[in-house]
Amino acid sequence: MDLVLHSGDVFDSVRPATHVIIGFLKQTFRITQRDIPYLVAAGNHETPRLRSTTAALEYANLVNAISAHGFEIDYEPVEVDGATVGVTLVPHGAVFGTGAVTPSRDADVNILVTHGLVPGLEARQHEMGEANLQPGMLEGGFDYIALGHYHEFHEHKPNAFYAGATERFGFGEVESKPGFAIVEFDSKGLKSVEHVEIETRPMLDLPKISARDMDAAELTETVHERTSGVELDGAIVRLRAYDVRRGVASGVDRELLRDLQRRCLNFSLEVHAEERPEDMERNGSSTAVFGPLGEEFAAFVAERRERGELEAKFAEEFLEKGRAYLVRAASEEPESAA
Ligand SMILES: [Mn+2]
Repeated sequence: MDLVLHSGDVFDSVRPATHVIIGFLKQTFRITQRDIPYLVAAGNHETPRLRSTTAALEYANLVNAISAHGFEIDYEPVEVDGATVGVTLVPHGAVFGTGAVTPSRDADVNILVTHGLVPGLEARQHEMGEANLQPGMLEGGFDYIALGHYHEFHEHKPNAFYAGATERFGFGEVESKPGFAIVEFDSKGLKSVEHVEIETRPMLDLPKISARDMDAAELTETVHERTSGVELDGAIVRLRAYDVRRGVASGVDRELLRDLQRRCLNFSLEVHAEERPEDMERNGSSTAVFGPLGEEFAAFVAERRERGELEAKFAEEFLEKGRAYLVRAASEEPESAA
């Protein structure tokens, strides 16, 4: 028999859309109705800032899943094949100020489930950021530590792994292999950890276009070339053009772009006036935020308005609405990395 663990960020928000909650309940019930225990520790995205706010993850209880989504550590002993599996859940809200966590003496197998960055985590030569999971918490002699937050399958220690995400969340993850981990135990403890890849929506980052000296017709022709003979149907596709002169982007053939948008789940032609792609790639994404978000957004709108991609009146409304959303989001969401 099995047991399912989710190490967090089931949802990307404290208040996800209704269809998202229903999707979660349906899929979770497929597991729990077979009497397979399902336990989840909340991540940063779904943890309310205020202790008085209810998290959507509480719905998990309706389908008999066990969820820790508040500010306390939860310990749940679960019977699996005559063995007692002691699951210690440390949700995001309980990570801060949590020192050492110790396994239970009464359990046959002890598992810690938590969400955050381990010390020294590097991804593609980039330091991921400051660790919030303290060494004391990760050295407690558990048979296994199920980590969440980082989207790649990753071995932190022989007994501590990030299972990785089940879907890609941005072009910074175009090389990722989404999936989950199967962890097996025997009478001696941890036996094996295996990453199982799953099929997801294809994501394609097409070869960049260097558009120096191109006019609109030439850029159109190059977009056509780059997208010909590629399996685009249902894919998430990005095509970046650099060194694009003013006024050129607005002259790219609309019919071609509409056709690409119809075929792809999402097609984005990113137009950059700059000529050096590496400036834009510090985080593997051109949407990396370098300044405070409000200023960054205002600059984004101004730039596109100047380039003629946005009409003046629309740009103004867009800016105003966007700013309001940013203020609202900032008051609702905890700070987050992933
Ligand atoms: Mn997270």
